[in-house]
Amino acid sequence: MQTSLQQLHEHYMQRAIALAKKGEYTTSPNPAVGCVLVKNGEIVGEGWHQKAGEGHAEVNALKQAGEKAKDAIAYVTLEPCSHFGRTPPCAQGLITAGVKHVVIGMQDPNPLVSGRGIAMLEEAGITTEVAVLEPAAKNLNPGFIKLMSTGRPFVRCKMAASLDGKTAMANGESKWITGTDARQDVQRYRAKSCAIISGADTVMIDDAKLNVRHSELGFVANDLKQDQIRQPVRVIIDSQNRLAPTLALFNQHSPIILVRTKLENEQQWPHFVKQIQVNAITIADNSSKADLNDLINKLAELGLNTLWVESGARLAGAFLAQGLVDELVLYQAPKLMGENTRGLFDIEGLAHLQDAISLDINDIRMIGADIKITATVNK
Ligand code: AOF
Ligand code: ZN
Repeated sequence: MQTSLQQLHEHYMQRAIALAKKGEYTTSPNPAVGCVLVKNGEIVGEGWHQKAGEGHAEVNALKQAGEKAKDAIAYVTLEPCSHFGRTPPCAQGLITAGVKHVVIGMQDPNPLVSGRGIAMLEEAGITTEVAVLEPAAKNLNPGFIKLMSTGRPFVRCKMAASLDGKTAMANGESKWITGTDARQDVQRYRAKSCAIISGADTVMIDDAKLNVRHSELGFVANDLKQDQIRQPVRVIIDSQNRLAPTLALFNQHSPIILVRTKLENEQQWPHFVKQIQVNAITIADNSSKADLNDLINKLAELGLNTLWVESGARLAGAFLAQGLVDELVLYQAPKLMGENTRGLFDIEGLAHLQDAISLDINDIRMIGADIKITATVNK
């Protein structure tokens, strides 16, 4: 059977996507991007974006190809950039190298680029085609795409429970419901995120560090050296100002944002701790809680595009109730914990079945002995 041109393009784009994935844990807040240069049916250069501020995928692939880039076809998962950012425009790099055709996974949603990179190539006489394996190209960077195109970050909410949906016994005992493999999966999600969001309760009860630990990354640790790990910003909602600097969270010297509804005379915090103030919402008993929508907007202003909510039932429920969750990641262990327990989501204001939050299950798989369900939240 003959291979069609379309199949060939998809084959090399698949390779470019695999290359992009190598940057998944290190490029944030920049997108993961891969590039392959092909000449006479042979790959002459490969590259991927490794870190914000360093060479883009095309630059790395062109470096490898050298002279061989002339008259090659370039496969890039994201439209080549047209702007002088931290690096010069990749579209110009491809033009200078004499590439003859560029196959693109998706247009860049960054308003500085969107369409201009393609226009630059076309004006220089280089033909282009866009949207080859576009769904897979888009899957690489949900946070980057969402923030660039809507001004809002992509929010994932994680929960772990027993098969009967319980997260703790009545006495609070909750360690460990799921197994090692699921916990490593959580570490990989943390590593991919710009920020981890949690609440004061979780931090105080579990003395959680909410960091990324190389030794717990599983298979990813083989390709990612200890010093390549970036620690996501830890965003802790502490509206009642209950946290103290003696908690384990503060032993790890990486950025922390404490979310306040009122700034008060504060404790002495380490230099890596900042505080932001968000609006307060008054609740039934006249106490107040942080306005999560306002928080999300403030995190967007900081350029944090991929958020990982890892908290207890109340905060997770509040994020869901306010329609702020894009994707739910639920791990369920093969255990039954009975009735004298705590549940998954404390969602206020649900009285009728028609008010229930509706999900689309995208994926379900075993992870070690546990089940992992990934679902989109319908809004
Ligand atoms: C590409 N190839 O590999 C990447 C692109 O701050 P800078 O200079 O690194 O620019 C970041 C922007 O460049 C980013 O927002 C996105 O629009 C584009 N990323 N473009 O041609 C790449 N990583
Ligand atoms: Zn570029």
